[in-house]
Amino acid sequence: MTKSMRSLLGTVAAAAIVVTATGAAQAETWRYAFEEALDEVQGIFAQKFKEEVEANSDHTVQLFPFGTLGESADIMEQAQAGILQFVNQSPGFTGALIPEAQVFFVPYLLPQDQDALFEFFRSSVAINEMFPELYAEQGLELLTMYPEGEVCMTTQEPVRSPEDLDEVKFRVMTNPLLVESYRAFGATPTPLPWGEVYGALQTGIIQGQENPGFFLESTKMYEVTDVITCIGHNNFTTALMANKDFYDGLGEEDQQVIQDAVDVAFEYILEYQRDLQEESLAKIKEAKPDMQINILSEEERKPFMETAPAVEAAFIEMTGDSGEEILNQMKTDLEAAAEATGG
Ligand code: 6CS
Repeated sequence: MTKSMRSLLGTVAAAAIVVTATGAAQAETWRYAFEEALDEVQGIFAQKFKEEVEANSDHTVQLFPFGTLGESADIMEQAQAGILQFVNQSPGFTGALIPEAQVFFVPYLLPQDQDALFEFFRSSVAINEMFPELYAEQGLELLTMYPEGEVCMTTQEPVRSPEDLDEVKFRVMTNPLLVESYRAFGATPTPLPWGEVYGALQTGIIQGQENPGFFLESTKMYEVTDVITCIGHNNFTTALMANKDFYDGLGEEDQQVIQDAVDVAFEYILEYQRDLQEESLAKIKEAKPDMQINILSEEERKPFMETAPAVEAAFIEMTGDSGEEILNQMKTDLEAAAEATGG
């Protein structure tokens, strides 16, 4: 057990005594951890959720941004143990726990068109009906999944084709399918938790990594890499969960407060990121004018796109029938979303 987990356990024990002594209907403090800073996408979502819960109930939401309770794997452990009531974790890290969640790393599966993408997250049967069952098996109530923005690579040298990634040690989240994907892109994938990435780039242990534009800007990736390359291969997906025992133990009224707060925060965060990618890339250019930002052409993207079937096959091999069912449902959902938005 980590030190942060022990001290949090002490706080929880003290809170439990108060609840027992005063009755369970008391206003409670709900602890909510996420993988980013307060002014990054997950933090903006969390703040909106907190605002809604506190406006519509007597409960308080205590927010724990990245770094306050450890890495992503630590906050998931704490949420499963019931020390945290809520955790926001990206499938990039949930893949070890729920292999099917790796589906978000099949390249070129999600559309680049924002309307189609947002509609997919709103209406997807895979996300809203199938994934909750898989998360429940891990003691988690999946409340929502939402996108955070188009993922681009940052490297030391320009990347125009998979050959340019040869010999490049490329950091990926700790997710076997993401490893497969970057191997197929020609790189040497190196899984690392987020806290180690800046230092590893600075010391040359790795030479590249990928993340959405806002994160490249806010975490100053441009200080330790020289080139941004966007190939349209993915949009960063994340998920908000509650500890399932906690959630199931709530009254209907409190569950409704949570669902309503999630709905408001979900729509808010989609609107928030409408122009975020372009604005973030512009800010990077302003902070470091000689940063190269290359948006690859359709022609240049082709060899990257051609890797998709092999990565899909690797996903099915890792996850069997259950993964294949989710992948097929996602494809159906994506078609429906494209149709509904005129794509
Ligand atoms: O690359 C990562 O590990 C991190 N990227 C984002 C956009 N959010 C949190 C995650 O830890």
